[in-house]
Amino acid sequence: MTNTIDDVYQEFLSQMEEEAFLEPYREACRYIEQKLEKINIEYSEKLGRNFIGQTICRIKTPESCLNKMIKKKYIVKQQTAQEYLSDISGIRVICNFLDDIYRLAEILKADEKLEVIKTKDYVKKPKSSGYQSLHMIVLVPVDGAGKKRVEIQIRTQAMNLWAVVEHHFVYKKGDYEKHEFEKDLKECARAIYKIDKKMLVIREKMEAACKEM
Ligand code: 0O2
Repeated sequence: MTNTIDDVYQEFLSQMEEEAFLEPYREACRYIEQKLEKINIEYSEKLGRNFIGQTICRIKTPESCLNKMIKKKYIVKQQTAQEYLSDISGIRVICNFLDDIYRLAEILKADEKLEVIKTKDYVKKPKSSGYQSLHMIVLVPVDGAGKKRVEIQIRTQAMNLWAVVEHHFVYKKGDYEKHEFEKDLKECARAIYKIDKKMLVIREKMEAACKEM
């Protein structure tokens, strides 16, 4: 008897839920989360202001892995997911200011325990949707499981608001080719970039004013 596509998908979904498969990815997330906590304490002290606003860790759901495998035309197998999906472990880092995105990226690059294997700068070059974020794929040592990849998405609060709304109403529905909100969302993304730049200039002026006092 041959397996139907549904059987293959079902088997994949249950494999992706296996504890032994998931635990190293959770461990890799915790590793980065703890590192970010330490970085935040150190740099908030150095900078005299809050460096990292929020971190959100997540393990990609089996359904989301399946959708991505289908979208990317990968063979739907746990082993292929392990090999090709870089974001089974993912952490989103929200900063207040544009320059903090790059400050954090440099700190992570300089960390001897981490290996940055890919960086995608959708802040300098936003996606055609308007999406802005700095993505880094890092290799994290996990006890007994070698190294695991973690995708770190770094963005400002304003970029995050845009991404969360667009993700819910457009991206997740796979409507990102052409849709009625495309123009408005792109305009908003451009406005957000201008506001982020303006907020940075205001912060720098306020810092300079504080030093003069
Ligand atoms: P989800 O549900 O958020 O996890 P690659 O393997 O590097 O070639 P990949 O992983 O598709 O390709 O990389 P890319 O394009 O950098 O996208 C990775 C993630 O960025 C996506 O994960 C989204 O989380 C986010 N993202 C990318 N483009 C957009 C966009 O236009 N809008 C929003 N809101 N988010 C975006 P997933 O797995 O696609 O989805």
